[in-house]
Amino acid sequence: MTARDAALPRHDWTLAEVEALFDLPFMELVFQAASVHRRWFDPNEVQLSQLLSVKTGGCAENCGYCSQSASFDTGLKATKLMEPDAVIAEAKRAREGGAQRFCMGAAWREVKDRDLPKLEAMISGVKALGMETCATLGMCTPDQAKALKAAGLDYYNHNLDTGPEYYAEVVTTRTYQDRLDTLSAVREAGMSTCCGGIVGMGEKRRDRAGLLHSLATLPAHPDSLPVNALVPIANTPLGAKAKREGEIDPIEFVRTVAVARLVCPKAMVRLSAGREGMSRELQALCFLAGANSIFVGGKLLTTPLPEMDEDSRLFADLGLRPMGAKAEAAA
Ligand code: SAM
Ligand code: DTB
Ligand code: SF4
Repeated sequence: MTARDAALPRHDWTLAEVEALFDLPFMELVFQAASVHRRWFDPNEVQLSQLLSVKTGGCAENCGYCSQSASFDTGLKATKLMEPDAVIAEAKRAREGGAQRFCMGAAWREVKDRDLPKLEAMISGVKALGMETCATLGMCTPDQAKALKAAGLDYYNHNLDTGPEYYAEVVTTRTYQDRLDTLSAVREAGMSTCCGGIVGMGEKRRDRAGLLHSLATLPAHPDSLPVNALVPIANTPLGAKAKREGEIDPIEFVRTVAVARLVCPKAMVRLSAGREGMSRELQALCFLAGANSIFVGGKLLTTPLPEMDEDSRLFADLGLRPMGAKAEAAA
């Protein structure tokens, strides 16, 4: 197969092929991923997104990693859905800080119709600022997805979280199929999908390959693919497991990013949760291996991120530009 062929998106990956990518010598894997990355993207550009928790805590799902599940006593204070004006004001600040995309997250099992008017108002307000809009609101129906799209929602984040075989160790209140159904509603409504998972939850390499295999064989590849490193939260089952068994090996994390780039070559691969604990060198390796999107602004939903000035220094030292910055400078 020529290098050119290897960069073309494919939907017929087998699990064995994805596992074989993980098994490549590290230098070979990162070289292949970096080469594919350059076919579709400027390797010196990284997209900046900012998150806001518009409704925090008290969630009915039992995702074993999450600070916001009502099933675990994590000490997080639950809040009601924010008012649209307050959300729009936060988005404006994020735009001033250089963020191109604004992502609104709610600790919900699913969207409720009664919340749609507020959601629509915040989405259309953020969109009117000229930002890309993204939301992560749990499960949604086809009609709800259409309403969110009509309000100006560009992306819907809904993660598969892990491979199908490890899934039951992570959450029991919703099924893999539930997640696939929401993704299908999102696609049918014409929104872009943001879908990825978490590594470092005690899963095996086979499960990481299973996650990426599931993503690469969806009817359409995710437009954004977040690779989260577990942020261990005290009093959650998977946080406790990670404390006992240790975090994911950083080299294995880079391998996961590289395989994500290879199997979904045109996706924005996002270095997501866990960046706070990563060295500058590890982040640089992830960018080399094809990550081209990060969350910025000091906070994810409930856990910390590097401060803006640390990220600006890293970008300056690596010669990276925030995506969209060139166009703005020229305007
Ligand atoms: N409630 C919605 C849902 O789960 O669909 C949206 C919010 S949820 C916090 C979004 C994603 O964040 C989860 O699917 C999970 O992949 C990721 N996430 C949550 N807590 C995390 C943690 N402690 N470490 C790493 N990733 C985490
Ligand atoms: C995703 O995959 N990662 C982001 C975004 N989607 C919403 C969220 C990570 C949350 C990390 C834990 C927290 O801050 O609560
Ligand atoms: Fe709820 Fe989302 Fe956390 Fe799961 S990940 S407990 S659905 S907020």
